[in-house]
Amino acid sequence: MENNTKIVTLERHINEMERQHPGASGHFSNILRDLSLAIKIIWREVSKAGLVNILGAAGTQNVSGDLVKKLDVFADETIYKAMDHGGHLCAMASEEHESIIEIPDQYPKGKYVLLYDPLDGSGNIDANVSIGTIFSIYRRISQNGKGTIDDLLQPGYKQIAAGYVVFGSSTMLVYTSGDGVHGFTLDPSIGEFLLSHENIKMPKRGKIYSVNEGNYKWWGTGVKKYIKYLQEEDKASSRPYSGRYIGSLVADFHRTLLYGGIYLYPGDSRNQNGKLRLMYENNPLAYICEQAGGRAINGEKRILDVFPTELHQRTPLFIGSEEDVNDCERFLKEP
Ligand code: P6P
Repeated sequence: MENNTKIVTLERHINEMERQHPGASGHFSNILRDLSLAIKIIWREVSKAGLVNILGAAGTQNVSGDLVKKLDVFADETIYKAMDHGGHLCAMASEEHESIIEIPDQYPKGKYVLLYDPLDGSGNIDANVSIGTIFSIYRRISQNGKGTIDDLLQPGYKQIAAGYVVFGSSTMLVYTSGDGVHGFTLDPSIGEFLLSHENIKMPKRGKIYSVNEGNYKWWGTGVKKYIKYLQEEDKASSRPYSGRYIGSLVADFHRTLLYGGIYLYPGDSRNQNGKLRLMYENNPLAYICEQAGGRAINGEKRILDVFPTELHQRTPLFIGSEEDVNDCERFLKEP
């Protein structure tokens, strides 16, 4: 074969990674396989979202008389139905569910737990803005049987895998299982995720900052000073930076991962913990970010070192290139 570009599917990649870990149970590859099926089903609906006027808006009946669901509800149900019976999980948690999601009695309970945001940024879909799914996987703490809330409320450094899918100009799945960060692009013609970005590394410094500047008046002094610093001219440190804010976390993070720079969702005088959720937004993205050589903090400590007390708790998020987060941290810690 003349060209030596090998075609690596997600499943082949995970199997090859697992073979490097003697004792790997194979459960993990099965979890990602089941999850990737759910993602393809979600992709099929998301890619039709622009046709809502033809196919019916959420809450209405479509031509075949089925009730059209909101896409985030559809995504949540699709992931649940793909993951509830495989015997790999003992519990789940979702942005769409207030409390722990149990595995039905009739199905075997496994060694892992899955936490997910089924369709983050779905409010943007009417404007055809990229949206995403975010997931986080831990090994259970309890010995057997139904999973407990303690199996879910683990600090981020205990994650065994994390990933996201960005439904954009193309659909990409990016994941880490502790051996670097790898990106797969969906080839819709064959329904496979193919390895397109192996071992992604975040630039040590970028030239882009990403924050909702509409919240400026409520920010603390440190954040205000940092953003003003980025807007000053200093060619030696590539300033002024460009401001880019899509308003869809997965899309803003994906750009930061590939191009470098910093994404910020600070706490402010209205909400000291900001808007983003620790367990199924900040932790998985922080794991990916650190595996790619970046940093992720809440302003006081590493995101992955935050000990959670509740499923939907929020934390401030400062995430991106190592040197940019270091600069930001200096401003946040100034008296
Ligand atoms: P704001 C979407 O609702 C979301 O959770 C993230 O995807 C996004 O980054 C953020 O909220 C945008 O929030 O307050 O800037 O509109």
